Amino acid sequence: MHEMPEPGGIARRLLLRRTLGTGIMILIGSRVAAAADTQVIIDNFTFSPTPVNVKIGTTVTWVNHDDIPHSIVVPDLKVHSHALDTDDKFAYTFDKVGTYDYMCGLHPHMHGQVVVG
Ligand SMILES: [Cu+2]
Repeated sequence: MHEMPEPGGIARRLLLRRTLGTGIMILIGSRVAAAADTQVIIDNFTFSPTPVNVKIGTTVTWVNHDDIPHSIVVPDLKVHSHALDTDDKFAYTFDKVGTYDYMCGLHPHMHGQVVVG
């Protein structure tokens, strides 16, 4: 099931909560949890975990735990991060279904994949 985040969604959820009571609140809670953001660690020239399977609208955050810089390049999305120093982060929100291969712009042999469904 794919749902786009939309303006007014929060207001509508509040209205639903008021109208339908606690049962729907539990349902909303699980939806929010399912769309939780995802973190990918860069360590020892490796992206981990990879691939990551995420729901549409998920923000993936890469964190560099290496002592040397890395960057994130997603060719299909024309995404190029800046060079990440140690403990720097880069976040991108995936809003289209697809399988996205990415690499490090500084070390092209470093590969990862994000699957958005
Ligand atoms: Cu790198």
